[in-house]
Amino acid sequence: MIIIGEKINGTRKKVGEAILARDADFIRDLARKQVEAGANYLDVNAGTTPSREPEDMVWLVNQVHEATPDTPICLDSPNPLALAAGLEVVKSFNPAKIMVNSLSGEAKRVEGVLPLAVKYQTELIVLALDDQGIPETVEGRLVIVRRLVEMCRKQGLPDENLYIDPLVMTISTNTGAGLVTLDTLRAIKSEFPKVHMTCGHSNISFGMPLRSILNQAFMALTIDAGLDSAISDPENRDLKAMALAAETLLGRDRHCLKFNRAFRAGLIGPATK
Ligand code: THG
Repeated sequence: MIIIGEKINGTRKKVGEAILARDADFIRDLARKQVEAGANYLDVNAGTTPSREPEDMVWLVNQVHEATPDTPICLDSPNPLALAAGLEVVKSFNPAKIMVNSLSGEAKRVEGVLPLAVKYQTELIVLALDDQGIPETVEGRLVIVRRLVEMCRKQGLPDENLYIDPLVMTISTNTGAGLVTLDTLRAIKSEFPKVHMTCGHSNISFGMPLRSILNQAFMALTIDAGLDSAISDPENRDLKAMALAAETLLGRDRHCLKFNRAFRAGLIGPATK
């Protein structure tokens, strides 16, 4: 499981305040803790004020790089100006990989985000939505994904660089929401076997009791459907244990090594401190 740590997100109240106050210690601590907990990438989202976003993004990626120089950054913004500013700085770190979150079928993003991903040869999260919104049906989401994967191929981004996000809606308002995501994952995997697939699980449980149980069950189900990455909180030990358990039980963990190693490292199981 490729974990993209979600916590450095300016739409979260404390993070937004820390960005405004240029509180480097707070941000660096968020970066270090997620990497210690096993994050493979760190999502970096500077928040929602367009006029400040490029400048805030540059400050933020510098803090993250200082704290965790070996962990690839996933630049999270729909705003091409913020992405361009962030990419230029991240490139100067000569990282092994850069990820961008995200492309969608919205005309503005196709025009603004895709050329940047191509220019910097990034990995790219691709959302199954367009200017009409998120389709209700599996086929509707596939139509968008097909169009975007083809565009990426034509412009020189190989399937291996793509992380398709089928999008997760809320089960409390539509009891079909889980199945649409799961069936979309299966269809994508069979049509595009080389792409990665990722999603943020927590949307599934809005408005429900026992959210953490629903999120964990959905983690196991999405992994069965082929998910190999998650935008999640790496410090959530139960969610991480569920992901590792599902992969092991599905035969995707040779000799159960990852499960055993994570346990011995204290990353899953009873907390030791
Ligand atoms: N797909 C893609 N990108 C995404 C999402 C997605 N980016 C945003 C979001 N969904 C994933 N990121 C977050 C970040 C924070 C929270 C949820 C998703 C969050 N934080 C709470 C808080 O602010 O404190 C609580 C965290 C917790 O319970 O541990 O909810 O789906 N491509």
